[in-house]
Amino acid sequence: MKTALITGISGQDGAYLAKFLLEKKYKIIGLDRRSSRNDSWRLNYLGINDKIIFEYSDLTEISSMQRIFCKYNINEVYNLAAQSFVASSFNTPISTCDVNALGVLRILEIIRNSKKKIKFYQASTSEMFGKVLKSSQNEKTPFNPQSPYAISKTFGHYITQNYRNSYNIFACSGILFNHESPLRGEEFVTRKITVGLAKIINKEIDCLYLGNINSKRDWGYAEDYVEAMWSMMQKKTPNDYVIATNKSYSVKDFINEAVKHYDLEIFWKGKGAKQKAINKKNNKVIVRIDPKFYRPSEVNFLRGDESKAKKILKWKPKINFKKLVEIMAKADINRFLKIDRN
Ligand code: NAP
Ligand code: G4F
Repeated sequence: MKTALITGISGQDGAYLAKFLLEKKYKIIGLDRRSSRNDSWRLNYLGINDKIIFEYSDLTEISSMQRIFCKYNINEVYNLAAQSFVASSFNTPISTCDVNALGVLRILEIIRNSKKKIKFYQASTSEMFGKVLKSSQNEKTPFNPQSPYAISKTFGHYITQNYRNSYNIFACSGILFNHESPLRGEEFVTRKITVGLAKIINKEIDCLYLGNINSKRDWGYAEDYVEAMWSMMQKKTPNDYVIATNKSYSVKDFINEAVKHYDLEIFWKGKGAKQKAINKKNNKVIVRIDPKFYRPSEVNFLRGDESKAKKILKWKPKINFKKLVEIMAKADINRFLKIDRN
């Protein structure tokens, strides 16, 4: 039986990865930073909370992490913990870098000093490409990060490569493009939309306020993506891989696709910050722009070229954009409206 340590176990990817590895009969140690929380809604949603061995630590706290590495014979580490919300990183740049950049280095130092054969996976991100220098981004595309989050992740990416090259550690990075699911945090735009529309139908709110709806992302499904993480760790030699769908849609496209599942018909009026979506049935405005959601520096477009992962990992995304929106909308309709609309 292999033992995997997952940092960020309470997050979207941590929960799906734990489920995936449990099905592969792994023993799962979940690093959780909140000892006061005795369960997580995501792990409960997947029905696996009682199958995880929780250990309490923080990526900013090396000594407690060291104790976990001494206590267990860990074969694979999946470092998913992060301050992962780009918008917040502009307000808390120092703590973001402490967790997302130095946190990676702390784990790599523990592995290096342990002299054990421990494999390491780093959760890198398409945000590193930032203001993109190519229309479709692959492992060779130069980085041009635009936020403290993206810059901290770029450090994590490079230090992972450096420890692989310098100390012969099996260390790899998945450069994952945006991936979503019913377990996505509500601060991220996709879940904000699927929850917001459910609340509008439920008459809890009148209108959803968003930022830059012209921004485009390559959106995949989180369960597909955790499989790619595991595949990278099973290869003979460590390497870095872009994981993406190679299709890009705007936030506005996401809204247009989502409304169909809520029996809403909308039309758009205005331009820029004056854009609004109007409900055809009653002429009420249900989406407006609030510039407070604009970022000091924006990434307008991302689209990943996952051909290396396709070739070497034999990985490809199973869920397309349309299906992803459907899965998320239906999950929130069931959560918020308690109606099964199929
Ligand atoms: P998420 O839902 O925000 O989960 C982040 C996890 O990190 C949570 O479990 C959180 O714990 C934990 N965490 C935060 N600060 C910590 C600290 N100081 N010490 C220990 N744990 C800490 O993120 P996700 O969407 O699952 O993403 C997983 C990883 O992939 C992240 O590193 C993210 O940056 C990266 N990534 C995500 C995407 C995407 O589209 N989802 C794409 C590329 C890369 P709490 O529950 O206590 O807050
Ligand atoms: O959903 P978002 O907040 O995700 P973002 O910034 O792309 O970051 C996510 O994906 C990254 C991978 O590329 C991960 F590394 C990162 O951890 C995270 O998971 O925003 C998506 C787009 C942005 O352009 C944003 O400006 O949607 C735009 N947007 C427009 N209105 C909004 C809003 N984003 C949010 N969160 N809230 C809005 O109201």
